[in-house]
Amino acid sequence: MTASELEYATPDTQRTPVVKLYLGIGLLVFAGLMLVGALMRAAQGATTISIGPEVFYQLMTLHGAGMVGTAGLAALAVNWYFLSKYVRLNQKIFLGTLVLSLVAVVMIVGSILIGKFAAGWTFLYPLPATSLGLWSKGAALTFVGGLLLLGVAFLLVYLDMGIAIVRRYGSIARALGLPMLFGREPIDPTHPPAVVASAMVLIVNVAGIAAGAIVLIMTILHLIYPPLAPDALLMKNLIYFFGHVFINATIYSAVIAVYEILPLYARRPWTVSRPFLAAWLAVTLMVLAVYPHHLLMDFAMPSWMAIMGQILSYTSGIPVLVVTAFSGLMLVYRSGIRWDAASSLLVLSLFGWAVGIVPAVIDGMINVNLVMHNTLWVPGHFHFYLLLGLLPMVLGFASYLSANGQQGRTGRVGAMVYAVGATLLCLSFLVSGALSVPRRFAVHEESWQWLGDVGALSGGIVLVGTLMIAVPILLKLPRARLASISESG
Ligand code: HEM
Ligand SMILES: [Cu+2]
Repeated sequence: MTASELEYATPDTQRTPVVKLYLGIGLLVFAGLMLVGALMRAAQGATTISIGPEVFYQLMTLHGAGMVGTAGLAALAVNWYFLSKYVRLNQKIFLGTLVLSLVAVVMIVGSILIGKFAAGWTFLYPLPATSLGLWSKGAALTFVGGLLLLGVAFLLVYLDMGIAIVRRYGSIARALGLPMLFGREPIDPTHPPAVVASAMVLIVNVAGIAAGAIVLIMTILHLIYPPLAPDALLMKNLIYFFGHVFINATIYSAVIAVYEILPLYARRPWTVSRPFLAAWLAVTLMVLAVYPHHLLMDFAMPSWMAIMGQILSYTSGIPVLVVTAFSGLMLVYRSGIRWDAASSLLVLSLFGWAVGIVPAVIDGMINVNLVMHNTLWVPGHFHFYLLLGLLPMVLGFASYLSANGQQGRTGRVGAMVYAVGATLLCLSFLVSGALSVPRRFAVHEESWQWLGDVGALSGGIVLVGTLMIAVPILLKLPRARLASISESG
C-alpha cells in the first residue's frame, strides 16, 4: 500500500482513471461547441458566413444543451475526485453515469443534427410540440428523452455520493456543517470545505433534477397525447427552477478545485470557519428560492414571487462568492505562489465569477428586466461567469492533474489568451444588450452586426486559448500520475 492509498478514502487506482475520461471528453466537447458558438456569432455579424435561421436554431440548441450538459459533467468530475479523498465512492457507478450520459448525448445530438430539433435547450412548453413542420414528434421525444436520461445519470452518482457522505459524517446536514454553525459542535478546522460544498450540491441539485424530470415527463406525455395539456405557467416554473439550479450547481461543484488546489500552491490550509459555513447554508436556501428572476416578465406570476426573485438576486450569489474570493486572495497574498497554468486559471476563475455576478444582479431587478429581458445582456452575464468563472475552474483542475507538478509555458500563455478573448466576447454580448439587441435572433440588423463580428473574432481567440491550455493536458493526461496532487506544489 502506498502513502496516498492510506491518505485517501477511495484508493488511487479507483480515483483517477474515470476522472481522466470525463476530463478528456469534456475538453474536446468544449472546444467543439466553442467553434459552434463562434459560428453563431459570425452569422449574427456582417461577415459572409450565412447559415440560415433553421440551422442557426439547431446550432443554438446544440450549443446550449451541449455546453450546459458538459459543464455539469466536468464539474461533477471535479466534485467526485475531491470528495473521494474523504469518503469511499464507487468507481463503477461513476463510470455508469458517464456511459448513460454518452448515450444521452447521442440522443440529443441525433435529435438536433438528424431530426432537426431546434426548440432551444430550455425546451419551453409547448414549443417542442409546435414545430410547424420543422422537426418531427420523434425528434422532440428523442431530445427530451435524452435530457431525462442525463438527469437519471446524475441522480445515480448523487445517490452513491449521498450514501457515502452519510456513512462518514452521519448526515448531509452534518456534512454541511450545521451542528458547527449553530454551536452544537465545536468548529473542526479539519472538516473539508470540499465536503461542505458537496453536501450543498447534493441538496440543491437533487431537487433541481427532480423538478427537471417531472417537467420532462410531462412534456413527453404531452407530445404523445396532445390533449393532455399541462398548465403552461407551471411548466415554465419547473423548467426555470431546474435550469437555474442545475447551472448554479456546476459552479458550486467546480469551486471545490479552488478550495483543494490553491492551498497546495500557497502552502497554507483552507479551513472552514463559521462565516464559511453560514455562507454555504445561506446559498443552499437562496439558490432554490431565487429562480423566479427568470419569470419577472410573466405577469400571471404572483407578485410576491417576483419580489422574492428580485431581492434574493441581490444576495443569492454573494455569500459564498465573498468568503471564497476573500479567503482565496488572503491565501495567495504574499504566499510566494508559483504562477503556472493551473494557479493562474484558478485565480482567474475567482475574478470571472465575481465580475460575472454584477450584470446578473443588475438584470435581476424588475425595472431593469423590463428593458433587458431577452436581450443579449443575458447571454452576456451568463457567458461571463461560465467562461471566466466555471471553465477556468475546470481547466485549472485539469492542468494541475495532468502536469505532475511540471507545467509548460504554453498553458500559462494560453490562459492569458483565453482571458482576453473571453472578456471581449462577453463585452460583445453585454454592449449588444445595452443597445437592446435581442437574444436568440438568427439574423441581426445592420447596425448591430459589427458586434457580432467582434464576438465571432473573440470566440476564435477563446478557442485558440482553450486549445493552448487543453492540448498539453490531453497529451499528458493518459500517463499522468494524478496522485501527485498532494506531493507537488
Ligand atoms: C468561444 C466560446 C463561446 C462562444 C463564441 C459562444 C457563443 C454563443 C452565442 C452566439 C450564443 C447565442 C446568443 C443569442 O443570440 O441568443 C450562445 C448561447 C449560449 N451559450 Fe455560448 N458561447 C461560448 C461559450 C459558452 C460556454 C463555455 C457555455 C457554458 C458552459 C455556453 C453556454 C451557452 C448557453 C447556455 C447559451 C443559450 C442558448 C439559448 O439561448 O438557448 N457558451 N453562445
Ligand atoms: Cu437564475
